[in-house]
Amino acid sequence: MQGQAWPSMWLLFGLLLVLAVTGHGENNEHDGMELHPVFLHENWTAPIATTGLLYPRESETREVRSLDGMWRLLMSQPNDPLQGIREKWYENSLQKTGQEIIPMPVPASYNDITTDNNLRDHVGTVWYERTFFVPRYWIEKRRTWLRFGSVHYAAVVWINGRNAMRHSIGHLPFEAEITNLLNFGGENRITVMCNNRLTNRTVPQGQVSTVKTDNGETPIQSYTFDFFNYAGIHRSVHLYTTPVVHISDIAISTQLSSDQVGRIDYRIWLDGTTEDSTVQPTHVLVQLRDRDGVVAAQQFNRAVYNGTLLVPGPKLWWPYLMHPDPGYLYSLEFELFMSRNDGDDGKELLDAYRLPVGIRTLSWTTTSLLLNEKPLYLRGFGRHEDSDIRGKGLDNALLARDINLIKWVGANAYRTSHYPYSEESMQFADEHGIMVIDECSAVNIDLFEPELLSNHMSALEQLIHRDRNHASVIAWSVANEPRSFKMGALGYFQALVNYTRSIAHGRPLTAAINASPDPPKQCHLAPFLDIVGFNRYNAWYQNSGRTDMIVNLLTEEAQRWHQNFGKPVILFEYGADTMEGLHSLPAYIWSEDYQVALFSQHFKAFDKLRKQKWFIGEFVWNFADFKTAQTYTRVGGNKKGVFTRARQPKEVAHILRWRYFALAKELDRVPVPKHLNVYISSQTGQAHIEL
Ligand code: GCB
Repeated sequence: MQGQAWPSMWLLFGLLLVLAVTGHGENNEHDGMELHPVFLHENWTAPIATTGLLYPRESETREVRSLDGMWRLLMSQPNDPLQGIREKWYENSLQKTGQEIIPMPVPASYNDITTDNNLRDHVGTVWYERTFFVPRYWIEKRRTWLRFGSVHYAAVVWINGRNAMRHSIGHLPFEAEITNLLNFGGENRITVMCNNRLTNRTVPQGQVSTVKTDNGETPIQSYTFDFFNYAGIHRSVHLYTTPVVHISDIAISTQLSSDQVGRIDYRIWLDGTTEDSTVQPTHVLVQLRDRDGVVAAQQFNRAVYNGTLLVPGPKLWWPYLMHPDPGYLYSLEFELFMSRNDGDDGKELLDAYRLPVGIRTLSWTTTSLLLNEKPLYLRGFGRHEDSDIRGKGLDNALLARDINLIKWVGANAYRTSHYPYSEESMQFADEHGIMVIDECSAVNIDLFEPELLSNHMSALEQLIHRDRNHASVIAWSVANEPRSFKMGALGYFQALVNYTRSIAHGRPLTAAINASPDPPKQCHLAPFLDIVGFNRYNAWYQNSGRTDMIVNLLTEEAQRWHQNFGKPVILFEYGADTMEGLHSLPAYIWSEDYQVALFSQHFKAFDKLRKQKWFIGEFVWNFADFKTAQTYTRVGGNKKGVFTRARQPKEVAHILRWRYFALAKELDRVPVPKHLNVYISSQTGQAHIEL
């Protein structure tokens, strides 16, 4: 959402006061009827549509500067999160507060950077600050924007002591124009207040309560979702310039006609006006360039900002292991011109923006999901943005390593469990042909009521606006494991799905459900979806240790989902916590051997299910081990990773690799990689496992 001009500091003050003092929005526990009022459809308000927020890219008319690096951080007193607002800390350098200031890298979660558990477990606000220069020449004929890739959970931003924007809901970008707040040719100060409190109206939900410790009372944050509530400036911060009149937004969608002509429908939005009547946009040149820079299609429009490009013999975007050249991207160039009053001859470039675009089709039926008319069988992971030290902070080295591992293991898809991943990771997925089920941050939601619904809609609206142009996105996941069997869920999800469908931009809707396909705990969300996804931990949370109780239970449950709701079905989560290096023969839970045995039984079930065409995907939980809140059921975090947190394989990774490549060979006749089979003996030749 674009940053909103903010009339008064008192608004924030009031809001924080309400949250801090009355505890409004705190989740007092789950099941009381008063917490589940009959849901009134008319009580919710649809979010304001997001505008702008194109990913910052340099061009001949735009400059981009990173504000990543070492910032300074001040942790507010947990019992007084409003002190900084009251005392107007944003008006001067944080140093002037006399409080302790520590160096803090951006992007990163702040929690694991120091050795202080007070910062790791902090509840409330922290303040970030840094200074920067902007060149003097930026003042001329251009506008300057400040853009955050994400701050978790809520942020208020000041430039040189003046409010620039605010935003809430983590994992999503926000921006504002700051031209009028800057000191051009001099030093500037940026101050960010970040609040990590989750309540029963935030997405995701949490609960803040006060506990008595040996050192007095202190707020603590609890939540039912199973990953650490990392906070801070998680993604890059950019300054970028645009011309006064510029391209502010782009939407595209692609198709393929029966005679194999590619079609790109595009629309652009312009922002800005000038008093100089000679500086008005008049023409748009749209050019599609292939990988070699050759123009494959173009259009030159006068005062028309939408259109269609036809691309004969297009190179289609194909997923990894479905085509020898997966992830083919064109560059779609938009150039905005003005013509001087003296006619069409003197055209002058006002703005240029280039968007990577993959041409592909996506469609679905009650039994399948098709890409370029070909039914998909998805094989992949639920993942997390999580790593040692930096928590959920963007890390390009980690991003590259993860994509390399995904390709090594032969997966073709992942789900952004349980929130939107970085824009850089979406670009990577496009480039490598990895399909993405794009999930919003509604995890474990409970208490179905209008204010939460409006925030949930906003989380989806912002996600779809951000990711709608990515070829890799093949579905929107509206929630993970909501308490969708509860009465209030029916009206809630009907409203949520109806709204989301109206903005879905050509993608089907799905969710990762853990309610039941049958009464009495039947899911009230599944009827509204296009693809039913479910999470089930046979032989782990249910029937722990019984790997002989997987195949029948899983196949029967998948059947019930399909029979009851008549949709394609995916298993979005299965798995077992596994301590790397722990072995046990016969297999015993938490050992690597048990993870292998459990996966192997799931593979049997999947192969039975695959014969029924409506079973369209298998997703392991989880790609890698990850950190959770401290509980006695988690040893240093959730250990269901196929890879360790340091991104090294557990034994099961090799088994999974054989399976995923065997599927690629069976379904798309992809040659098996040379190094998959290890030499055992001259009797068995190279083949360790028959593929
Ligand atoms: C689930 C959740 C996931 C957890 C996982 C587990 O069903 O969707 O967030 O991490 O179970 O390991 O318990």
